[in-house]
Amino acid sequence: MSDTEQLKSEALGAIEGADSLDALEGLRVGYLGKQGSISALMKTLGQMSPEEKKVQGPLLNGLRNDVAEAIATRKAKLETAALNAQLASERMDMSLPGPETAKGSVHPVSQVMEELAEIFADMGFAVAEGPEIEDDWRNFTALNIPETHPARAMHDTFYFPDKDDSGRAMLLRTHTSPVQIRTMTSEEPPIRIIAPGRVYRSDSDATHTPMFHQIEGLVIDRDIHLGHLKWTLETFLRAFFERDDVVLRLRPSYFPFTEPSVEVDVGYSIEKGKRVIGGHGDDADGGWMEVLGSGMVNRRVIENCDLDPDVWQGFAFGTGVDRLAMLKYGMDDLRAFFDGDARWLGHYGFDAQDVPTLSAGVGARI
Ligand code: 2NM
Repeated sequence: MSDTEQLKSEALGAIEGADSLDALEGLRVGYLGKQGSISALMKTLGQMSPEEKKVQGPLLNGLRNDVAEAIATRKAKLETAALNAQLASERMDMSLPGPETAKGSVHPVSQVMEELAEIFADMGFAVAEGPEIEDDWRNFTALNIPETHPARAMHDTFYFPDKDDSGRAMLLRTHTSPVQIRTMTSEEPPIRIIAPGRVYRSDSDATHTPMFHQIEGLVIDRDIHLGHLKWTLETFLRAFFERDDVVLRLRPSYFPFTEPSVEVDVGYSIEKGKRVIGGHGDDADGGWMEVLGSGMVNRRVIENCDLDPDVWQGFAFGTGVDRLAMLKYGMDDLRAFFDGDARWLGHYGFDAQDVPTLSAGVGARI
C-alpha cells in the first residue's frame, strides 16, 4: 500500500471511530488544519518535479477530499445522534400535573365582586361602570344631595383644584351612584343594573380606608314598589351567604336620594363561638347586623335625569364590598385588604381557576 493509501485508511478508520463531535473536530484539525498531516503533504507538492506533481497531485487531492467528506458524513451522523439524545432527554409529558410554583391569587374583593355580578346577572341585572373622576352634579346634585350637605365638605370629599369645561367641580366619586345617574340619563327604562367599583372618601382609621369598594343597584320600571326591593335583597343575601335562613329586618331611614329610605339588617347567630350570618336576629344568642342601605328612588332624582316620575319608579340599594368580603370570609382588619402583603394574599386569596358560578356555588371551594 502507498503512503497515501496507508494514511487514508488510517484516517477513515479514525473518523469512523470518533464518538463525539469534539473528538471528530480534533481529527479534522489533525489532518486538514493548518498544521495538519494532510495539509503538510499538500505543501510538499511545491517542491516536486512537474512529473511527480502530475502523479501525486490528484492522489493528495483525492486523499484530502475523501477525508473531508468522511468527516462531514461522520459529523452529520453525530449531530443527528446528539439532537435525538437531547430531544429524548427533554421530552415532556403534557398530561403530567404542573410543577409546584409560586402562584398568584384572586383578592377577596375581586372574588366577592365576581360573586355579586354572578348573583345579580341571574336576576337580570347588567353590570354598569363609570369613571372614578366625576363631576359634582352627577356625584351630588342629581342625587338630591343639597349644596350644604356635610358629605360635600372638603374634609369628606377629595376635590380636584380645577373645574371641568362646563364649570363643574371635579372630584373622586364618593359612591358609585353617579353610574346610576349616567345610566338613567343615557338609557331608556326599564333599567336593571348593578354598579360595583372603587370609591373615595377622606376618611382613615381601623374601619375606614380612603379608597374602598361599593356596589350599588338600581331598578327603574313601571309600578316598582318596596316589595320588589325586599325580594331582590333577600334573594341576593341568601345566594351570597349561601344560606336559606338569612332573615332581613327593614328599618326606616333617611337618604336624600331615596324616599322612603330603608336600612337593611340581617340576622346573625353564634356557631362554634363565631358570628355567622343566618338565623333570626331575635333568637337567643342572635343579633342584627346592618348590611345595606336602600329605598325607593326619590322622584326628584328621576326628574333630574329627565324621566317622568309619574311613569317610572324604582328602587336602589348600596353596600360596601370590602365589608361583605370580611363578613363572608372572616377577615377582621380592613386595612390589611390594601397592604399588598403576599402572605395575607396567600392566606385569604382565591384560586384564579375557581370562578364563582351559581351552578357550582358562588362561594369558593376552600
Ligand atoms: C345607597 C342607599 C340607598 C342609591 C340611590 C341611587 C340612585 F342613583 F338611584 F338614586 N343609587 N344608589 C342608594 C340608595 C345607595 O347606598 C348605601
